[in-house]
This record gives sequence, structure tokens and C-alpha cells, in this order.
Amino acid sequence: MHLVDPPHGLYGTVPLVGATIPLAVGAGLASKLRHDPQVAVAFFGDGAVEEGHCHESLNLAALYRLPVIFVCENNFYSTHMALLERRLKDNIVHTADAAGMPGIRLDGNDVLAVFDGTMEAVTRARSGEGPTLLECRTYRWRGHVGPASDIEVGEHRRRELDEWLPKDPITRLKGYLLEEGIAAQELDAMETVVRDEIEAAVAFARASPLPDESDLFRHVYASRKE
Ligand SMILES: Cc1ncc(C[n+]2csc(CCOP(=O)(O)OP(=O)(O)O)c2C)c(N)n1
Ligand SMILES: [Mg+2]
Repeated sequence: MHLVDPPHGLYGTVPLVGATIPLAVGAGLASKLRHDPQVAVAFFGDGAVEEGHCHESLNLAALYRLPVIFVCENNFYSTHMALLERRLKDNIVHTADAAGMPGIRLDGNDVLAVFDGTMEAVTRARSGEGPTLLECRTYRWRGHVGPASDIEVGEHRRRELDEWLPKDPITRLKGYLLEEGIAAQELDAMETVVRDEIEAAVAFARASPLPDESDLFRHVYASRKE
């Protein structure tokens, strides 16, 4: 949370549910006004679709045919509350119809399906046809916050986990790559590189000093020029 890195195109991971959605619409509008080929992407959960500004953003992006991809990671829970306790139907993908844009429902645990759906949306965005909503259906293995698995939430959750754990997208992709003739050693070497990178990042974060209290208001208010 709270990560911002404009040079790499990251305009903010925001703790307010759904608040990244209008940011992506703004980025898409900027891209259109500049006539550049950049496509803005908003990632959000199923819970965010219950926020009003999600629908306002989808509507505006469709109306102005902005190059935006709305990626809803539907893991069927908003904190501990299941999707069908919060809405009558499992129909998030139809949110796109209401705004007048295509909605594509994808197996979010299938890397190649997500890649294909994304490329379709990128092509639409770059050809000036406007935004697309991708509903990527997946499941949350861990609790909403922290490392617990949330099985204390009930038997239902245990059954769902049993069903979803074997659908691990990394294991599935690995199986596909092995079938395609990629050598197991090559995959192991990739895994080692990724693990080393993550461990180095964690070590860097742990060794870094905490910000100074005086930084609290930096970049919050414009400083007055005397
Ligand atoms: C505007 C707003 N309302 C409520 C919250 C409290 N809250 C934090 S996460 C969350 C659930 C969001 O659901 P989803 O986007 O599906 O995320 P998941 O629980 O799957 O991680 C809620 C209600 C918040 N952060 N912001
Ligand atoms: Mg969710």
C-alpha cells in the first residue's frame, strides 16, 4: 500500500477501496490528450465494484473512449464477506454492459488466458475503441490481512480452499512450460533468480531507516513562497 513510482508508471496503490479506478481514468485521459500509445490499467477487487466511483469511472472512460483496462480480481470475498452475501448475482462482468464497454470473464488463475484477454484489451485501447473490463476469477488463499488462512471463518471456506489450492497459477504455468519442452533446470534457475530478488528486497527494506517524523507533512500541502 501507499506505493507511488511515476517514472515506472505507478500512480499509486491506495488504501481506499476502489480509489485507484479514477486514477487510471485520469491517466488514460492524459494518454489520449497526448496522443501517446500508453494504456492505463486499474487493478481492484470484487469489493471495489460496490463503490460508486467505480461506476462513474467506467462510464466516463467508455464515453470518452479512453485507453483504460479495468482489471477486477474477483476472489469472491470482500474481507470476510462472500460475494453472494453482498449482491444477488455473480454478475460483476455485466457491469461493463451498463457502461457500454466489453466485459471479458477470465480464469484468473490461468496466466495465458489472462495474457490473451489483456492483449485483446490493449489492442482495443490502442486502436481508439476505448476501455475493456476484465473480470479475473480467482481465490484468496490467505486472510484479507496477514498470513492466516482464515479457515476459522468456517467449513465453507475450508471446502473452497480445497477446491482452489490445486488451481495454483504458477504450478499450472510450470506444467504448461514443461509440456512445451522448457527444461526443468531452466525453470528452477528462474525460480532461484526470483527468490533471490525477493529476499534482497526484504533485506533492503528491513535494513532501511524508518522515515523521520518531520516527513509526515511533506508533499501534503503546497509550501507557501515568502
Ligand atoms: C472506501 C473504503 N471502504 C472500506 C474500507 C475497508 N476495507 C478495506 S479492504 C475491504 C474489502 C475490499 O474487498 P476486495 O476489494 O474484494 O479486496 P479483498 O478483501 O479481496 O482483498 C474493505 C471493505 C476501505 N479501505 N475503503
Ligand atoms: Mg475480494
